[in-house]
Amino acid sequence: MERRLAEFLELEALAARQGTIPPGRLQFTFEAFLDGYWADRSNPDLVDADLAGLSALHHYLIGQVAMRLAAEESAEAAAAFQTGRAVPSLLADLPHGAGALGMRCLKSTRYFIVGDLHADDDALQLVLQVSDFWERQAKSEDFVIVCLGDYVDCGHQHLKTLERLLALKTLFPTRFCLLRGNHDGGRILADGSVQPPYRIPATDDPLDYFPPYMQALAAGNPSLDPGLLAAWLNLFDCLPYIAWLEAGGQAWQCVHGGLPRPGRGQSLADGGQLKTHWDHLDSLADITMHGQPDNAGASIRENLIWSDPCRDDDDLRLQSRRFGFSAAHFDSWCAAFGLAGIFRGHEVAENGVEEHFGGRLLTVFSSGSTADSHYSWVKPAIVELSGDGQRRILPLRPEAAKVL
Ligand SMILES: [Mn+2]
Repeated sequence: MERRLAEFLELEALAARQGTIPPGRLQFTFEAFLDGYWADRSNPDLVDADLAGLSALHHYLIGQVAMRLAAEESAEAAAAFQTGRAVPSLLADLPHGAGALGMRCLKSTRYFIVGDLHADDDALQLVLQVSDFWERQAKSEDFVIVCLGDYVDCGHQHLKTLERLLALKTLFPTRFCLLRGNHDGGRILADGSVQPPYRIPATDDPLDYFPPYMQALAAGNPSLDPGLLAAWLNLFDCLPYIAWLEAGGQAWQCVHGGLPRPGRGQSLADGGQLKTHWDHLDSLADITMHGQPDNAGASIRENLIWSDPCRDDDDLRLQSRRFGFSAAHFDSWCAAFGLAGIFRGHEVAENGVEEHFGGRLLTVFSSGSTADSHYSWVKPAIVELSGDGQRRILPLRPEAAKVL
């Protein structure tokens, strides 16, 4: 067995008996495992590194996380998602962690909501720090870290970020809910080329994007398993799209982008005769399982990870896959599903968090931890949502936290 994988199995065994080991030992061992390996390894260095151990470890982690995601799904949850639209009663009926059909129900007394990470492992480390992850974990506190997707691209630490994220989900499966972002995908075509789900801007370095980076690395370094990219892309396909959160007697939605296109893909300009924008969605299951493409050829699942809130009603971008939704769309969505509000990522929020629609929709952006990161001008943050419904911004760079 590869040594790195053997070391991780030891870490798993340690985590399994964490109640009986000295406080701090699990954190120390975890960080030594991750950071010991990655010290002095930046992307260019991996070209000459022996990546056989990394390949074995990553295949193992991908398999473990796929198993855990499958174990989160239940027939009970699937049936509940198919029987109505009221999220509060769904959350009352289902147990914490229940999931199916690309959705999860979370009922905790504390949530940490993490926006786009974009291959910024330093940001992920700061997330663990500002959320007091290891302390809370050691005390068996009740909390969940919800990540809103976009783990890769526009950054320099793809494999390190993914490794830490999956190691955490493997060791602490109930602590992490990993949603899918629009960057977490791609297809390998018959000729071996990769079709990412987005266009890489001409001004960007393609090697800052996960699929081209992995292909270039595999071409230049035969010790990297060339099948690893396909395994990662398959795992991205397994990630859920929506988490429904209960906090303070209210229901909240977490999603990468935002709302589906209103009115079964018809723009308001086309029809506008519907009673509400969401009459075509009879149940929560219809949100993620609806198959009919919209006018831009996208499914509702894709809508959920691509759309943005409008700054004004001229910003609807009706013909674009990355369309906008208005305050009226948002209000009717929350009314239809019984939601207090939505947490989403997908757009850069310069101060880490941006409020829309009277503060009921929050954009969270968590990448940009250091001066040499892709989003160095951003002040990344996460949001803490407590059981009493209070939301607090936690900056990842040192600053005072502010109450919303
Ligand atoms: Mn995005």
